[in-house]
Amino acid sequence: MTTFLATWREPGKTAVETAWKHRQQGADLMTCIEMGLAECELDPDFLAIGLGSLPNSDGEIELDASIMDGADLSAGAVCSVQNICPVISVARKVLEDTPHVMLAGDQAKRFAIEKGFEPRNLMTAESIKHLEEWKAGNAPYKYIHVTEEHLHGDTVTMLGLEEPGHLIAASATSGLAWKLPGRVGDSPIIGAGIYADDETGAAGATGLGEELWKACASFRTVEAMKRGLSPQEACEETILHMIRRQPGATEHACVVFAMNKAGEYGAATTQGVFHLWICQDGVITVKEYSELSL
Ligand code: SD4
Repeated sequence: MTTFLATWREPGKTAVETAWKHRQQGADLMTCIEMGLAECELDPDFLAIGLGSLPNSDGEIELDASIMDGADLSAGAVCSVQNICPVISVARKVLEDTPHVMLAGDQAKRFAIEKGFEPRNLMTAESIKHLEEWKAGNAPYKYIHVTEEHLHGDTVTMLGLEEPGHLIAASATSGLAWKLPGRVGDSPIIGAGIYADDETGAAGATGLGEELWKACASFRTVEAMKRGLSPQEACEETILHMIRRQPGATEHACVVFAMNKAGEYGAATTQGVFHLWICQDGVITVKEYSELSL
């Protein structure tokens, strides 16, 4: 059995469908996950990932991405990258072609260009319109995009499991809208935004990156599974810890989700309702998780 999990309503569906399509064509697990995220990055309709996403306070789109292989704990990541898409593929190149874990900013862009990525303008008419609205003081999108039509953030974090017991975790995002230039959230940080270890399981995060990072949310959740907790218990332990210890954690949604090497999964959020997409050998479902409280 192959299982894919992905975050949030709209892009999450695209992510798992694309990953499964590549699986059926015989792709390895990492490629399926990379393709799932790349498809979302290249879709201009998703406002918190890739092309056409919401920019920083200078009006520049800055992208973050990471990928981790549970087989040997190898990882690759990029942060604050402008004019390159999809950055999940650049993160994979960092993993495979360098001895490093993360490249940042202009130097990550330079590395991507050396690897054959074409620089391009990532702003669309829609993202320019939102930027103008924000500058005028009436942006419909706050830091994390929660509106009626856009059901929650569009950061896509994915977990994949190929039985018996191989896991990949990955994430791609434009981070928070209107962030300070150079701001980096949890998504490209190994242990915060993603973590995968074939000995135990994998976890991913989405939501307010500052809080998720301070909690080392993904690593914390995998370690909880290592102590014997189920994925659902582990996610709840992490989120309750955040609610108890971090005053900012309930101001916006902070989410962790996890899957163990047996294919059990779970999720928890500090605020609102979180939608998790699940694809088990092509059978796709979506599950809702409501906010926890102490
Ligand atoms: C960040 N965690 O950069 C990301 C934002 C996010 O849905 O997940 N939005 O903080």
